[in-house]
Amino acid sequence: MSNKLIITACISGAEVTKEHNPAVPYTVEEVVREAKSAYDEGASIIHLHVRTDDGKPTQNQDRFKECINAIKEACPDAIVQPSTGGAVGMSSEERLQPVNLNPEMATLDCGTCNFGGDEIFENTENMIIEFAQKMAEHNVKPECEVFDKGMVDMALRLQKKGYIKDENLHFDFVMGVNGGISATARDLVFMVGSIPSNCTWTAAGVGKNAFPIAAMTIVMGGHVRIGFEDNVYLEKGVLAKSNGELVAKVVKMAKLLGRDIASPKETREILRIK
Ligand code: KMH
Ligand code: ZN
Repeated sequence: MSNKLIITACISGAEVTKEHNPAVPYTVEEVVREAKSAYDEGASIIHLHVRTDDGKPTQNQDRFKECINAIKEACPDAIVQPSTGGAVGMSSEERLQPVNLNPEMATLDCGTCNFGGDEIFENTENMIIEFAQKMAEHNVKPECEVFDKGMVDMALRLQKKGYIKDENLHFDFVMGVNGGISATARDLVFMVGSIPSNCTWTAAGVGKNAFPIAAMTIVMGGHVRIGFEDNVYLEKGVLAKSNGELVAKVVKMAKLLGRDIASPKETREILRIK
């Protein structure tokens, strides 16, 4: 299989706001601007959360449709991966709306996690089963979002039981969330060693962990997620002007470390998206 590096740009997120970085996109025009900046620099997957124009996170199907169509016009072959995580406190019904649009991929959050303070990001086993089944009905490739090691085991168990239909699971190790696994080399090695060899994986380091985790991932043969959802700084004390700037830094790191970047077509092949 190709050794090329897939870059996923998580351009917006539900927790990050314009107060953190004024370039965080709310309107459709801003979403397209940020998606295109990342795509132009080498991102092949756009992980997408959407908002109302005044910045409120929403999982509204029409809003997703509008944003996805506009992104596809600007970045024709990009893989747009809607979030089914939405924001903390949303119902399953609300969160699942973008799956009705039959996207190629969507996230499947594989466990409940503390999200700092009193926030709990809830994903019970039955919820995960419901989400997995709906994705299978719509032929959507799940990206298993795992915030801790037990969530890897949950995904593998539900795959074995036939609820997650995908044969070659793709994981995203989200590391450094306040309540999840730490973003250390030790824990990344532990996560990678916990998945079967037919699986693929991406890693995302939150906040100051973003580029160290990207560097480890490039060397270890995984794939990188980068973007405002996880980190708004280009370097210490310097806000990124766009998601594209963050992607460009990962591309530069990959070049230095000897990994070529996967095109959208190559990304579909590596992830076996049918
Ligand atoms: N915003 C978090 C509560 C996902 O996109 O699937 C959930 C999240 C995960 O961002
Ligand atoms: Zn997300």
